[in-house]
Amino acid sequence: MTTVLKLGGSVVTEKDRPETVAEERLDRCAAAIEGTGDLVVVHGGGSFGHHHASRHGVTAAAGSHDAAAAVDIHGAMKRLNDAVVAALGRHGVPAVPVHPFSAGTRDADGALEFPHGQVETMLGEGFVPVAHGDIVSHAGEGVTILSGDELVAHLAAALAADRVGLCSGVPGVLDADGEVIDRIDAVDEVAGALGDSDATDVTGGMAGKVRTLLELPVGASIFGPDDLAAFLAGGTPGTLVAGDG
Ligand code: IP8
Repeated sequence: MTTVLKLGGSVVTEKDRPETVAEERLDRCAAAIEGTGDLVVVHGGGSFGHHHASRHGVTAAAGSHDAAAAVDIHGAMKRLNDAVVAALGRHGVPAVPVHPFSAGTRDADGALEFPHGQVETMLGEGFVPVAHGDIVSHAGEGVTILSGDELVAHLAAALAADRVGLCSGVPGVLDADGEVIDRIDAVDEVAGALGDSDATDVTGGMAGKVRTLLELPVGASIFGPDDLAAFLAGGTPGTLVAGDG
């Protein structure tokens, strides 16, 4: 039973304070994850990746050929990844880092190629691979952003994951009255409720998240940190984005 879990950037960082890890929230997540096997973790960029990406004008579609910009963005994400891997390790989770820039690439049409054999072997050997939103080399564009959500979708499909969870800064997708929507089958159902993310986010906020998840062959749950333990115990807290399956 393979689970792919995203820890959102707004969960593991203080989104409005550059390069600040949300130590307590991250520690609570690591405590909830403790003891979960057959798990791949992907974390977002939060105040590490997005500020650098925005400063350099790099998005998922608009790239850069500036090596210093690439090193800046990737370097920040590696620092955040170190913090996430360390927090998980303190709770006895056999977490190991996976840096997508070293493996992933986009073709000229923007299609992502990410060989998943490394992640699969890590899982088979009892490790918990911890990957992250990053930059990837992109034919014709230099480097562009790979969001953690896109990577979650890609890995979930490639590994035929049984469960997908996105632990985000909110308790689910909220309707216009601020209530959690239980289930989403199509993006048009909720178009009005899906606004932009409130802090610097170069990869599309909640609307982008829902669109990406709807393409998955399995349902995916979006929930807040307080519901992480319930999700890992087999529940479907928050919003279930139904996917094609
Ligand atoms: O926070 C973005 O990942 P996300 C990663 O999952 C970078 O969208 C480098 C901005």
